[in-house]
Amino acid sequence: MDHLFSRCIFVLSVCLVLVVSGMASAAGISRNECSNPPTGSVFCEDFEGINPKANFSDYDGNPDTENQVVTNSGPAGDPANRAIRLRVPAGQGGGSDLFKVLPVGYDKLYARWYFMYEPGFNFSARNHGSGLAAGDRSFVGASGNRPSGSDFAGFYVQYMEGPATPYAYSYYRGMYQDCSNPSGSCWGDSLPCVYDSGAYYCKQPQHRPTEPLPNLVAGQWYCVEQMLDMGTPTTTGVGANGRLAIWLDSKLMGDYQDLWIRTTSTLKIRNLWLSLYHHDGTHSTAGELIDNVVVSTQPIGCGTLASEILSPPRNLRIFKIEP
Ligand SMILES: [Ca+2]
Ligand SMILES: [Ca+2]
Repeated sequence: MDHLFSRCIFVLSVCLVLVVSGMASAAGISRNECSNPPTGSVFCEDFEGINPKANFSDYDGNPDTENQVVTNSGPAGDPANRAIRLRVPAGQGGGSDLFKVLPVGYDKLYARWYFMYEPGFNFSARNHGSGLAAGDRSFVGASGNRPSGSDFAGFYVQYMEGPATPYAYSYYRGMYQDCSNPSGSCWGDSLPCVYDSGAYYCKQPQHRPTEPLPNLVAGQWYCVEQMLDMGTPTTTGVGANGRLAIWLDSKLMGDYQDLWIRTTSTLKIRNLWLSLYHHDGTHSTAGELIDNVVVSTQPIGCGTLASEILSPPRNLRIFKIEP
């Protein structure tokens, strides 16, 4: 009995130590998340290693003037935490980024990261953001043209300038929202569609917000997750079932199941782009912090908060037969 009793005390002590060490984290978020990555992870970066930027695939060497590993209590609320800080040089347009080429291509992936716009951030400045990209890295950042379905696709979480409502700026074969320009150019869709209420851009009601979107604020950490499913390849778009889901702080912000993303199965998800891009020099010197980045074949969630579960794919499709 004595032996059993001391074992119980030992187990209790271990538990207490775990509880005390865990107190530095907020809602089960660990600054060392990647020392024990979530199930299914194919890439994990918590910026706690010796040279985190070396784990990315950038050609630009990631200069500290634009993206620097900084100490910030981060989503874990741990004073020792480090995160990457993206800033665009003052008074000019351009981007600051970290780029990850994944080891192989995927038909379906989840990506989750935490971000915080620094205090003083100017949400009036136009921007683009971060997310999963399919195809060769050379296409990432391409704009003004509709993808062919065999070359690329990309879904990058940003905010609408002004109200700072989040959405994914999206390039894919079936994009349609901003493709009526006389010049013939075609610019990224918003998912959820925030450009209007259907008069000109957001003509497909299933792509509009189903409830009011949040207004992002500076100085607050957010958890964002994407699920991208490239869908069955189709050369006509009929029956397209590509799917994009976006969660903010584990709450589903949009789930689009009818996206025509590819014409061939060889177009696969190959990259994660962490980016802050501004079109001109009106932006603040304050930028964006990013931390706890995970790419996985499984849903990831935000600490102890599991992401809202997706409904099963809509396999049944009803086609209207015209008389
Ligand atoms: Ca960190
Ligand atoms: Ca870079």
